[in-house]
Amino acid sequence: MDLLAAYGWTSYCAQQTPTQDPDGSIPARIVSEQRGLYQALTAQGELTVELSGRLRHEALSPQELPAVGDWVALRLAPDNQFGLILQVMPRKSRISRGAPGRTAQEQILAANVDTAFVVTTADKDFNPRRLERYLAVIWDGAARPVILINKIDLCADSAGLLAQAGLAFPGVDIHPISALQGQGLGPLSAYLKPERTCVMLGSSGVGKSTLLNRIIGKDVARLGAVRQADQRGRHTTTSRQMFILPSGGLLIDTPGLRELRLGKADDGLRRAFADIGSLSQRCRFRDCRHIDEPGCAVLAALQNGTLARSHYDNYLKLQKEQDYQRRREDPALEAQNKKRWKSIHKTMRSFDKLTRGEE
Ligand SMILES: Nc1nc2c(ncn2[C@@H]2O[C@H](COP(=O)(O)OP(=O)(O)OP(=O)(O)O)[C@@H](O)[C@H]2O)c(=O)[nH]1
Ligand SMILES: [Mg+2]
Ligand SMILES: [Zn+2]
Repeated sequence: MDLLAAYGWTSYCAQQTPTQDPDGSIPARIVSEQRGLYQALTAQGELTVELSGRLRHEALSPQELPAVGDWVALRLAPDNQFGLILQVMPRKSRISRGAPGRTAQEQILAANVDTAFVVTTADKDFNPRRLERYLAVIWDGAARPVILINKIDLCADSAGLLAQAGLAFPGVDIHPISALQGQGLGPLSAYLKPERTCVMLGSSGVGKSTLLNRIIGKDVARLGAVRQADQRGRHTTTSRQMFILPSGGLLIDTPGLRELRLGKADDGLRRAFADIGSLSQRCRFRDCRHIDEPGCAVLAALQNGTLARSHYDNYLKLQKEQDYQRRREDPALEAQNKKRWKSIHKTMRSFDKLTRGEE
């Protein structure tokens, strides 16, 4: 029981821990996935589990399959050494990206996270436009973004970068750190609290695994050697994995992302470009696209220099990407999706009843 709480069950449910539901399934949290085999944490400990045939066949898109951080309903084999995932429980938050290919599918990188660390470095990787993309995705998934500027030991002017980031992202926590030398890590304990789940996202070689090792205090993750040519690692981390920290918090390490393709990130985009949103209220036309319309307040701000050109360009680019994603949506898929969630909520209620019955 206590073990489940340590994995964040209480903060996920804001309820007491259930034991078994009427069908004999138990709650478990996914810590990693590799080639169709999952590691799951249960009240009894960690074990290897697999998708039930039904879940595998009925999943309409990758986002319906378990992701690291997901809570699932598990049926244990009689010897308790193996389990089948029957259902994925509703996600409190998620980090999802548009999946490659022609469909409107999204891929879940991590589920039920409180904080998403966007790790970048105080060198070439630092790019406000890329950060905007990350923030949009994180906000859209209902998690809280925090920017970590790593490798400040390599940078002469980290204060300058920090000021630049602070201006570009008002209201977002930004911390300059050196994972290698252990500098600036103190403030991170505010996020890495018991039962809280954090995930690290960012390009390959920015030092995510180094940070994980530093926080845990031993080498749990393998690191990439820095290539001399471009100071980047070589995708050392190959799968997403959740770790329990000495503080009691949970931290998910992920492989470096080449590009973070947007899904249907409406809310996230609105938030990442809130300045353009508020300008647009003064556009003459309500459906102004801010491209060539007369009386456009956004274009006016561009002209008088109060709106940065690169920020605006990125807005148009991400908007376009999102429109594309939206056009690929499939109404039939959506209807089937709704049906699926009905049955999932039923299982949740049975967990619920049990909890109350226990009191
Ligand atoms: N100078 C310096 N080097 C660092 C720092 N943090 C990490 N590195 C180095 O950067 C290289 C890549 O670090 P990793 O931790 O493997 O990077 P990663 O983000 O996990 O990369 P992927 O797993 O490929 O996504 C390693 O050689 C680290 O020693 C830092 O704060 N300062
Ligand atoms: Mg790594
Ligand atoms: Zn306009």
